[in-house]
Amino acid sequence: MKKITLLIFMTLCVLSNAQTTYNYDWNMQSTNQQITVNVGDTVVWTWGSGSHNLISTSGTHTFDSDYHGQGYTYSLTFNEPGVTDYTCTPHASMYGTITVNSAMSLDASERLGLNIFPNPVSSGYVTLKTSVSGVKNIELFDLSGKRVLKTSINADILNVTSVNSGVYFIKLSINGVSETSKLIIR
Ligand SMILES: [Cu+2]
Repeated sequence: MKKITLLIFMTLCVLSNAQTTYNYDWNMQSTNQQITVNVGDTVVWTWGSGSHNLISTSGTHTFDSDYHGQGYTYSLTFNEPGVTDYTCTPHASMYGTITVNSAMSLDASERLGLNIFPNPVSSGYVTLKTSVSGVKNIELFDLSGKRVLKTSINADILNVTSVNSGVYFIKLSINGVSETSKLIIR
């Protein structure tokens, strides 16, 4: 789970307000559709000839278009991250998977106004300034997703003398709001 979370951090530098609409056909040739979107995005399927439904079969999201004919458009906006399989009930060749990624950001200026310095840090002590006050709950992950440090601090100075040199993701949470950024330790 942590690995998945980290992958999301690493692969998605997506702004949460960048909403996109994706258009797909839904016909007898719609075999193994693989659709990947971000939270807030919309997918529109347009029916080809014949009578088809588009119905979720397993996973996070539940939807059912009911049966329609050529030219019908079915629009879904995905507001929850997750993975869902879907099919057309009478046509086994019509199926796909929609993956909805959470829109997260590596932008250090966002949710908590996190400012890390020095970064890279070589002294073993890094300062974490935030625009939000409160106890700072800190987790440090290496690039394989392994957590190498978990601590809480009341002030701004984090002791990383126990952590090996390398590139890390630091996740800082204050009162349940978190922000993740990159931290390089030398
Ligand atoms: Cu069908």
